[in-house]
Amino acid sequence: SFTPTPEDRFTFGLWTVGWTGRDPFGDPTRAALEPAESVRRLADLGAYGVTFHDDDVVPFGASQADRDDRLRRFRRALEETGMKVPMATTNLFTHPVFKDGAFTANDRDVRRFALRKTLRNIDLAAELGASVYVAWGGREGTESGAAKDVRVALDRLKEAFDFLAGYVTERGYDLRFAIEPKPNEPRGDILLPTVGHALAFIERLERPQLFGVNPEVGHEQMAGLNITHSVAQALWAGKLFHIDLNGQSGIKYDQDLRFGAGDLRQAFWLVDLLEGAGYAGPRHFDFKPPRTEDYAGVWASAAGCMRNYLILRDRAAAFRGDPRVAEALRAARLDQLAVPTLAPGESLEALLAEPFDPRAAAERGMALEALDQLALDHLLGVR
Ligand code: GLT
Ligand code: MN
Ligand code: MN
Ligand code: MN
Repeated sequence: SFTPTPEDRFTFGLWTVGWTGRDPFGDPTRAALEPAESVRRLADLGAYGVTFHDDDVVPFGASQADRDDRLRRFRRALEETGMKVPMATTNLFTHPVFKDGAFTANDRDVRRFALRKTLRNIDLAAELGASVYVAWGGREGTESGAAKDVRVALDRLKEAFDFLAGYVTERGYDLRFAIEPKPNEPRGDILLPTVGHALAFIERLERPQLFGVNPEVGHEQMAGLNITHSVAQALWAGKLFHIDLNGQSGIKYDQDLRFGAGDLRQAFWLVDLLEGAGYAGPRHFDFKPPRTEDYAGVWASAAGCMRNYLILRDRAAAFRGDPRVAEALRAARLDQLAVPTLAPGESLEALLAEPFDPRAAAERGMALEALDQLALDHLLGVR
């Protein structure tokens, strides 16, 4: 019963199952995968669609003929399987030209090249029907203090996004941008390191309505943050345009484990939030099947992402539907939190004159441990 179907809207980056296992210490452990094969395999597993960087489909610097040929094969796989492309993005981090960043590179010619590379893939994204364009600023950062004037770099980042939003508007594309934060890796420190930084930055843009965020589970956790709180604030701001689901075990390198691995409790609360909030976007997995795996392991890992989401969705529904949980939520006064602190039209005098016994209020327990144990019981499948 935990078998995914396209209605579940599960999507995968081509770079996820297509990761060949190259890391800073070792060579690839798997042969390269054709995008068309990934599309077919993921369709067989029950996915809804794929997402891609420009260079995932057409290698950097490919000739026009090669580009046409590769795009034809990719399109054919999409048509044959009915797989969708809800999101696309630009690779502004692999080629050495981007070693000092792309939109914030100190070198102006590099910044202009980054804009051209992005414009080209935005055209392709729109043509393939994508509605979200992700911007992960992997190389926009530093290893040392004087390397970048951060305030000026943010001017350049704003300039790039204002320009791209103007382009999309002028072309009439139905495309919005989702900024993906990450605190570090591959740079020592990356600009817009968390969801909070990105949300604040967006409000300084010329067309803030065209910008939201693409939080990645592991990226917030690398900063020691609560991913569910980050996503909740993005939802509250109307800015959850996309999401990267994966797994991470605490503050360390970007593990990109399959969804459900790593911090399982946070995965549970995140699914509970997305489902409870009625998030309607794709459930996108950005993970790396560990380099220990052959292709059988890669497809097992991809299937595991979707299976774990469905199991957690089931567990979260059981938690929310349990009358004992409803009672525990009342005991914890969640219903009171939903009542505005001031009554409509209430006078200042009424507030100031209200009697209150701080000692009695301080003595009330919050009953949160019993509530959390009910959640754990549901997560562990014993209720
Ligand atoms: C890259 C990065 C991811 C981003 C992708 C978008 S690519 O692998 O680590 O977190 O989502 O550019
Ligand atoms: Mn990501
Ligand atoms: Mn990651
Ligand atoms: Mn990643």
